[in-house]
Amino acid sequence: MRWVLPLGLTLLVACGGGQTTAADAQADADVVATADVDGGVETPPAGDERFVLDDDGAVLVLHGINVISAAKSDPERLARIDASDVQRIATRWGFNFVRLLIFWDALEPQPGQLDQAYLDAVAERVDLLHAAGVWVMLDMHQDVYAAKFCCDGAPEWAIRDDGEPFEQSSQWFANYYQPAVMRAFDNFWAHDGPHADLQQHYAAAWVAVAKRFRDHPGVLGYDLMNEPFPGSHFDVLEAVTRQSPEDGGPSRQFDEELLGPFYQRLIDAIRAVDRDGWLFFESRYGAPGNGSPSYLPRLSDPRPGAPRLVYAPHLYSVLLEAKGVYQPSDTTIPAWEAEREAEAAALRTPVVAGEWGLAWGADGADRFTREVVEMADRQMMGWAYWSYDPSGPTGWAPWDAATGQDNPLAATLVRPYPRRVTGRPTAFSFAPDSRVFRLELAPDPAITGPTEIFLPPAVYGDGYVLSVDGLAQQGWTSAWDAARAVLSITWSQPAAGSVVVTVSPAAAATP
Ligand code: IDC
Repeated sequence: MRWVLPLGLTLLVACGGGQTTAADAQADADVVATADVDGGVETPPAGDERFVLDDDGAVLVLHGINVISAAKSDPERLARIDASDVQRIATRWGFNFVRLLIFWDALEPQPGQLDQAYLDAVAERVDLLHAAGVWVMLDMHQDVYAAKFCCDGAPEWAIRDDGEPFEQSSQWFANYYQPAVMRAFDNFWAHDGPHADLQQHYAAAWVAVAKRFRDHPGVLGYDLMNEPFPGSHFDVLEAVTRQSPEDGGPSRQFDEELLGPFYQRLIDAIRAVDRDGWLFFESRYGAPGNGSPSYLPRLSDPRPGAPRLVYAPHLYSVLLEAKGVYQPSDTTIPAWEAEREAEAAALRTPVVAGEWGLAWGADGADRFTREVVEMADRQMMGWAYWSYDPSGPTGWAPWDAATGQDNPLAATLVRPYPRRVTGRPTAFSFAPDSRVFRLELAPDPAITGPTEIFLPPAVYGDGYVLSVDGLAQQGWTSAWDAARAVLSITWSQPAAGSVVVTVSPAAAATP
């Protein structure tokens, strides 16, 4: 097949040592362009579109956490994590996924100067997590455009607010509606206007990240932009009434005309240097969780082989946050599930909830948490909880800063799940009352390595009983890794129909 290079990409020329230049990027693009790619562009089997796969073709079910909000205000924009944090995340909680925050202002402090030392420091974190078996997704985070306005994101030189007024609000997200912030976003989105350089810089920054991490075995992929805010396309009426206009209004216009094409240009730019990383894209700020649909058009992935794009919207209950109570009438979760399912089918991508979370002390927090993780299992969908930042009694993290101990949230978040499936899962679930975990799959013995199921010690402390139905005993073998609390099953024969793996607590086996 012929590898088609993305068109219309302007890469910026940077000067000086240690920086990415247009020539470098072109050289990389050439390498990709001339690589011997076997086979044609495959249309993946329908079922595969809903899964993130590793390079062996195994399905990855991602359970994880965002690391960390505190990096936003760290002078070097780094997550200050060490071996004990990684131990907590990877071993105690059995997570196989971290959404690691990175920031454009640290990456490109001056126009065209891409700070390789920053990427080296990010790489140290990635190394730590990878050594513990955790996949990392790098998230180019922003909240309210830039640090100058309140929070984090763009470098100062990329703030083009045309002198519009700004008055700081105590609620971080309320700052989005300030004229200066609106204008900064409008100028960013106007990719072919006088501020066209902004998106070109942003793309070049991503190209530098992709070049640095494309060969890192622990980096699963990249989250192109955290919660893209529509600027003056933000539909205030939709946000307030939680009703979307029939024609989609300004939200549809933003998604179709600005956000979708922006993502497509970024995807094309990154693919010129990295054809394997999974590219995660989010819905616009204010969409999911607020009862509004996303109108993103289907994006295309110019890589050879099956697409590696992931729809990564966030899930928060605005009501719960406003009232501090998860009311029985709150329909956030079922509405989110139905809308994301429909959108993912149209986008033809897997879904990973890149952020979801709540203050664990909120009334009904446990029920909300349980409903989200059960919905995710039902959808065979991955997630990253917001966030790891240690917290006190009113915080969001599943552990306590003062004691270092887990809080009640952890008991719900840390649950049995199939970390890796060598074959195609058709359903999995965990019932907390009976403590029975069930995985239904079509095993594929051709995929290297085992199916891995995390079995938390808190759930199966007395041991477990494994049963495999639908395949003769000589068709599989199992092994238990106590240090990782991981049950591995290796398939040596295909099954005629589906296979059901059931794990029950050992106590249940004794009459
Ligand atoms: C929040 C942090 C908070 C911080 C704020 C602004 O929890 O301490 O002051 O960001 O930087 C998001 C954002 C995510 C938010 C999170 C919780 O992506 O950055 O973190 N949230 O409010 N969208 C919806 C919720």
